[in-house]
Amino acid sequence: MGGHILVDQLVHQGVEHVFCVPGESYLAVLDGLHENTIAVTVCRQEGGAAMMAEAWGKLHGTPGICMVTRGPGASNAMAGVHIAHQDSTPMILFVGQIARSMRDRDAFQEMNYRMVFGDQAKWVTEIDQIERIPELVSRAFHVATSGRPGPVVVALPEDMLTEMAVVADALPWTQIDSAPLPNQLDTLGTLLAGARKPLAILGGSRWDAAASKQFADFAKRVHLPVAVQFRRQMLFPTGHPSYAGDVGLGCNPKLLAAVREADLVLLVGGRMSESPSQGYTLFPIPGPRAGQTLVHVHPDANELNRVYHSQLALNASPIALSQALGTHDIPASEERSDWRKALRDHYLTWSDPAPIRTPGKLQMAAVIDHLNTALPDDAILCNGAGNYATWLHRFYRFGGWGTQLAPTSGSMGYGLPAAVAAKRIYPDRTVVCLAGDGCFLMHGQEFATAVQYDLPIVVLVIDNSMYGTIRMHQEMHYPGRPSATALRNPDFAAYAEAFGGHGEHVRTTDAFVPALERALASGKPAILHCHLDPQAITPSATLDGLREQARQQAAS
Ligand SMILES: Cc1ncc(C[n+]2csc(CCOP(=O)(O)OP(=O)(O)O)c2C)c(N)n1
Repeated sequence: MGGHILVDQLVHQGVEHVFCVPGESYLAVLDGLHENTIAVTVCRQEGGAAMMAEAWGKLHGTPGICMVTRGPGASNAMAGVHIAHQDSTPMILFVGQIARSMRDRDAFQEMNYRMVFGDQAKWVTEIDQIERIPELVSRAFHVATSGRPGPVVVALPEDMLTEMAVVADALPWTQIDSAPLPNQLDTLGTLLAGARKPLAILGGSRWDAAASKQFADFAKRVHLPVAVQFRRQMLFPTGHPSYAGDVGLGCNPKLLAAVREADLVLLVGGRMSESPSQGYTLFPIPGPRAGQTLVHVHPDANELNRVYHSQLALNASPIALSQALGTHDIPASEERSDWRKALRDHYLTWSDPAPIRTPGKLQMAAVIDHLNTALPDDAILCNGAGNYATWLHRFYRFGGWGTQLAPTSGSMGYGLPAAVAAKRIYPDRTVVCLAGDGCFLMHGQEFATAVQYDLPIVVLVIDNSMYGTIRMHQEMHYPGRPSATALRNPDFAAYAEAFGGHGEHVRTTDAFVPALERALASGKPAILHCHLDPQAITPSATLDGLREQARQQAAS
């Protein structure tokens, strides 16, 4: 039967886990999952399921698998498909589809997936012939993982799934790779040898633990300072003497100045999109800047010289590049060790929570600093979008590969589903989610999934009773005229208890320390409802201060 063939092919392609919300449109696939080696996480909403699959792809490098029903299920799943697209994450979304004979009648929950996902997915297909399941499933894996990884959508007509056939397996998928040529490495070596103020900026996907370590070893050997792009802190250990910080939102001004001053920028894996590029202002377009050499390394040839023209464009995956840097003879230079140290010192000063004081009894910088001491190095930190994440990005010392799940796409609601996926994948690791009061309730129902699978994650809901980021922008651009940003919140500790988890309120910095300890020791999914003064909108600004500043600017 088609549904069973599909599941067999997934097993054959190495799939270990499926995140789904069931639907009558793909009952035959669900039946195939009944007795199988594939673990299933059944979720409460397809957006959460798709985000969990995306989180799998981010941590593993293999496609996260999500299954949803047609029409409304597929629409909900778009939230995760968009993240996989913007974050370059391999993911495959299987969608139950109406029967082939009913097409184009606007049948119950009918959608044209090629049109709906056309702009967001790398490839959209519909399997019309049962015999083609092995071929098209194999292609889905190859498209999702090759070049710049991304989401693939596969629609499964209901009547095809119940047909019978005998089919041969496709070969298991393999990673299609691209590596730098020896002469390109020679050129890179020459450029680096001549650089006095070089800076590497890491981003994108197609990294793994070995590549991250190889690049770290290389950076140490050649005295190369290394920054990471927005929400890519897990690519490089923050404790490394070369680590210079993240080029993202609310970036250290001294790091931005260093990017502009660098005589060589080695951009590895990332696209330097809107957030890291500070709204496409950090580098001239098409560039490069006078006196600055740009080397761009990307696994997808289409991303090279797309926005930024580089003197050396290397079509290579970060994995292949890092491996090659470990073996190719690229000379070290002591002359730039002062430059490296200066950038490191700027990072250490910027990320020091000690001098930060904000209004209210709960000090977020100190809270994050406590996470630095209380959590193990391999803890996985998850978040969505909102100003609350700024504290984490700036003050948390990420431990390296596999310790961060955060959407470069800026999607609210991501942290909780990502934390559920992380704990499903790594039950022995500590998983902590930070969410704003707005962010949490976008996918707060997945707390039930954490309870269902006994996943003792800890969620810090940072409650400032508003969509704070937007309120901040309102005060900056339309001072004193807040609109549609106030929130009246539930009792999130009671919410946790009602779902079967552990819940507590935290109102002071001192109270946070034992509350976190109790949450971690509870053995249950836990929520710490952290009450933050609304004035504490960033580490350095208050809402009143921003409003006053905007009024003065308007008056001058
Ligand atoms: C899905 C989604 N919807 C809307 C936005 C726009 N947006 C960005 S931040 C934000 C407010 C976040 O509020 P909250 O989670 O409470 O965090 P805070 O900014 O208050 O710390 C909004 C609405 C978004 N990024 N993603």
